[in-house]
Amino acid sequence: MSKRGAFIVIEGLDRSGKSTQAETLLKNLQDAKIPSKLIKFPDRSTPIGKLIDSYLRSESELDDHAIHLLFSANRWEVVPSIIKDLEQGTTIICDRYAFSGIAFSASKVHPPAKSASPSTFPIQPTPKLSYEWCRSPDISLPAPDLTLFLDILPEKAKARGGYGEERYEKEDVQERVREVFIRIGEEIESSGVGKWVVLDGGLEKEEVEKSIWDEVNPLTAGLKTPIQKLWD
Ligand code: Z5A
Ligand code: MG
Repeated sequence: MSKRGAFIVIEGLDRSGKSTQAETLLKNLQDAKIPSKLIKFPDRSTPIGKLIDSYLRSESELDDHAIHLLFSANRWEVVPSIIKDLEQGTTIICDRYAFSGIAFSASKVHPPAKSASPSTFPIQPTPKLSYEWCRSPDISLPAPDLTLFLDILPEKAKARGGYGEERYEKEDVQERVREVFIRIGEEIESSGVGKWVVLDGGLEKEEVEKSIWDEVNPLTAGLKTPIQKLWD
């Protein structure tokens, strides 16, 4: 049986350097003559991606459930080509995946209710969408063999270029998103389907590049295991 390519996902908080590192990893794999391809979610080029782009730029409003399902559909529309590429021996680097989908949607909260008398206890915000509901449309997607989660403190990310231009780029949102990502990582690690590695995205670019290569290098020989499915 010929070997298949590896499915490598780069996840992380905003401005943690995902796209920078995804491009660098693609170059390093190509320099090493490993057939490889970079994909990104959201893919803003498709008709579904254009609706997502308009929403993220706050040019349109959509129900929270509807936009969540569009993000998921934007992944499902690429699944046949992901499977074909992996089976043909191409390693895929994927910049954000279903984990971003859950983390951002499950972090949406209702605005705090206005009470007549000020409370002495801080009011916990209530989620708009449950974790389980957010996960369900992505069940059965191809499971990554390796997910590299670039962790960064929201205040450090804020100091980087371009922060704050789009809908979710606010510090309180990012803190809730980080907590959901941690939960997802723990579940992936305990499921035995794929590996979840947390890396420090706050380091210098070259240091992050090296820590990524250390994780990816063992997969460059190709894999004999079948492509697994997420949360099946
Ligand atoms: N979203 C969702 O809600 N549901 C879903 O299912 C999916 C996504 C898939 C847009 O994503 C939004 O969609 C996102 C999640 C939501 N919401 N937010 N907020 P996007 O992927 O299109 O977002 P982006 O515009 O690419 O930004 P990003 O991903 O947050 O940035 P990044 O890729 O992590 O960082 P970067 O572009 O590589 O670097 C940012 C800057 O930092 C740049 O100036 C770099 O030169 C600099 N940089 C990078 N690394 C370093 C280091 N190590 N040191 C110093 N400076 C650095
Ligand atoms: Mg990016």
